[in-house]
Amino acid sequence: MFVDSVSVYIKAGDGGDGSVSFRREKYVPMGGPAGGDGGNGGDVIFEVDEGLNTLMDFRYNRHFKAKRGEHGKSRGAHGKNSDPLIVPVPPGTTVRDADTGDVLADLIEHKQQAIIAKGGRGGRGNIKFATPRNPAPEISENGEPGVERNVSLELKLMADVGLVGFPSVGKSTLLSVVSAAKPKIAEYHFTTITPNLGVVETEDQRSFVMADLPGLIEGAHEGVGLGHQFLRHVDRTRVIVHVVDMASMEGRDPYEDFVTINEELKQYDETILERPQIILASKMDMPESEEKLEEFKSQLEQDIPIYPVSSITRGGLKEALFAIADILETIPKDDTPVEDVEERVVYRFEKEETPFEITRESDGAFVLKGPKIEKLFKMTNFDRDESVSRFSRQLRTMGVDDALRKRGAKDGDTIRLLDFEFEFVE
Ligand SMILES: Nc1nc2c(ncn2[C@@H]2O[C@H](COP(=O)(O)OP(=O)(O)OP(=O)(O)O)[C@@H](O)[C@H]2O)c(=O)[nH]1
Ligand SMILES: [Mg+2]
Repeated sequence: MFVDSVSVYIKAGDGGDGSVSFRREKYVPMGGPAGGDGGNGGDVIFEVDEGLNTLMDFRYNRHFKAKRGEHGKSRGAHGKNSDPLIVPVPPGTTVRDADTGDVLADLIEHKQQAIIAKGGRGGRGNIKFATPRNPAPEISENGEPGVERNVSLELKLMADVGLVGFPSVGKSTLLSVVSAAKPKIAEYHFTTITPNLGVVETEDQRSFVMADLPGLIEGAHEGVGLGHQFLRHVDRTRVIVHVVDMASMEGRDPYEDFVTINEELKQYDETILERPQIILASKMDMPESEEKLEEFKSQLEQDIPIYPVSSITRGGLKEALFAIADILETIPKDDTPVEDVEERVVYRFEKEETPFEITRESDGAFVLKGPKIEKLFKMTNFDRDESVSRFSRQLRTMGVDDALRKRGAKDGDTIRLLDFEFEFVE
């Protein structure tokens, strides 16, 4: 099992700001409040797309931001809510909060969705603040900030494609040039003992998982060489890529190699040969490989596509990868159930927010921090005096004034909150 993982930054849309406006009616100097609420910001939603096999796409795009809600308007008009940003992920993706490690979602089924960052609520317009005592308030709220977080995605990969063949035919070398995998490569047999997996991407941006498998020799089905381990692995792959060495440096005949390997596969499990197979004729950079290939083609009875390749010159690789991706597309995904992941249910967001914390800086200023108080600050419209007074009342209710006093704050001391400074007034 090989785990593909990637970290991304996501930010849900902020809510739109509420509006302050008043009805303008003929002969009425100042009508009632008419400022509408802001629209809600868009959520960031991850959705399973069974067409994806890997997290490759996230290598290029690591930032996902949903749009903010529209601001509230006059005449009581509500700003538009913003559409969610839907981010497709492959089945089997586990999403964690990168900072806490908490699992936010296990995304398994096609089309399954999880809200990974909730959009901010739209701020209320001044209509909502009207009271009998203050029928025409100049108070509005800014939109609530959308949740922002770093998340890590993890996908346990199963190989889509297994490279099979005799030892030393170049399976690991091939994997190393078409993926970021760094398998051990050497002239001697059975260099690969356990499979290495790599994510392969074709030039037209399709991706799949390829495994180099331990070399196979005659008698493998009876446990000769690394037989059993090998066969257990091949069992799980959807397409068999049969690597046949055209250099014949060890004196074997390519066609006999091909027949021997298929015989071993058949002895182990007849159904394996029913799986799609393609042949990669390897080491085509070597002298006389062309002649060997022609001979091989004339001997081959089955209708199996052959792609000549060289991992050294990289010749033929592009076409071979296209062919593999094409075949994979024709095999229904349901054949390979994603490993049983216990149904862990989703959505664990906002923990109880600490209301605020007070620290003191070297210049004597008191600094207020904390998600709740910062959110309140961001939702305050500081252009309006009445909104500002509402903010100070809210701080008082939260116990901020008392706490500051306890920490020794005196009339005239500086209080800092985000990029804002104000004076402590008794
Ligand atoms: N000339 C040439 N040599 C190659 C090519 N690919 C691999 N080789 C050489 O073949 C030898 C075996 O390569 P590996 O990739 O380790 O072979 P393997 O099939 O993974 O072998 P096992 O893991 O032992 O089953 C190494 O010495 C490679 O350098 C190629 O395209 N051309
Ligand atoms: Mg190898």
